[in-house]
Amino acid sequence: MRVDQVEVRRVTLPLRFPFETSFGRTTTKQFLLVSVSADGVTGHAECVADADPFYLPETNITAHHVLRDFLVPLAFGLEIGHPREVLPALSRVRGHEMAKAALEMAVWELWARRDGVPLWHVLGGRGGEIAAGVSVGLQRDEAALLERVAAEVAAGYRRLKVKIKPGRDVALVEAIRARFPRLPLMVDANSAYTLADADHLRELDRFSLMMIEQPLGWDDIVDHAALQERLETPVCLDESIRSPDDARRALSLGACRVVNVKVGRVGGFSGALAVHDACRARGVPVWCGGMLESGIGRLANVHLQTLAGFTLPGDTSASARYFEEDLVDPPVVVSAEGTIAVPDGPGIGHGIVWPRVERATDLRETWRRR
Ligand code: OSB
Ligand code: MG
Repeated sequence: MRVDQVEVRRVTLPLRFPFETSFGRTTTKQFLLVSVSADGVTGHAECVADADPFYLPETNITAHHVLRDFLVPLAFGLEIGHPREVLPALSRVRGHEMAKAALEMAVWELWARRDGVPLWHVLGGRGGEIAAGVSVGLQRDEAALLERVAAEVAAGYRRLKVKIKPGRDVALVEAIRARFPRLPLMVDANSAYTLADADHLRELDRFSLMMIEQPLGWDDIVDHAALQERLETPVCLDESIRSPDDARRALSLGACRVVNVKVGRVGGFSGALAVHDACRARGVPVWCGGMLESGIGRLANVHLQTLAGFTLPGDTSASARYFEEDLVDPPVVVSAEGTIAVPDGPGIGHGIVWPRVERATDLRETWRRR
């Protein structure tokens, strides 16, 4: 298969509520939608870069630049026998995992559509349903956080993650635990601490948290290994894992006992599958992270989570938590039992509502193979 055309749109969607983490507050979701065409079929994928480089270094502008000037020209030169060949073929470009992932994921989606099968089928997953978890951002105060947590528990989510940062950690977790003693609960610090905070973070050990996600530097694994040695709570890495090799090194060093897999952070589905396989071979659980995706990226995450190593609920929650009107119809919904149905239609499996995409698009560029 040869790629004939690649189109990139920049899409902006208002968020229903601001989402706050230790690195900042997001009020709108802005992302690149990448569409790849070959053999008369088009596949779509959402890039997880943001407008700013506060989570990881890429931005929508760097992703656009690297796609246009490097990745798309490389893709036009490929004879693709299977989507798993795409990421290795882009390896001359160092880093830029989010830009690579968007292109690669669109090829997988196209592949599934071309065969008339759901994405999970080409990824090696299964149909049925997945367990849904939810990520709760930093709130105004303890009362607001407890209210939010109670609402998500009532909605049926199987696991809650709350964002923490220095000054807004131990007391908040203590308050949640007092009210929900047996709730499957974890925290995410998004790199807000240093190894000098180890004694402080040890105070979290008494709350039987499932894990603490990315407490230290975004590009660190060495300090995380030292921290894990001093904590009973399992460490989970997010930002630090940007390739299957990162995962292998982190596990060898003992830097974590759980891995958050975000397809867009590891260069695409082939990277995500390799991280999944490496963890599974060592008995390390993985779960699927989220990046406030629209339904297009959200559904890609649903399909990925049907692989056997995803033994923990992830951060894939209902579209309606973020968007008044999602770009897919039907939107992603969560049952009262905290599950999401895995689509069985071709590709991501729900229809993309193109008039909504058009309305939300403020920039668009198309490249054709010559
Ligand atoms: O660290 O997992 C994270 C959102 C944006 C950037 C980083 C993270 C998150 C989330 C939200 O936690 C997960 C979601 O609901 O999509
Ligand atoms: Mg995280």
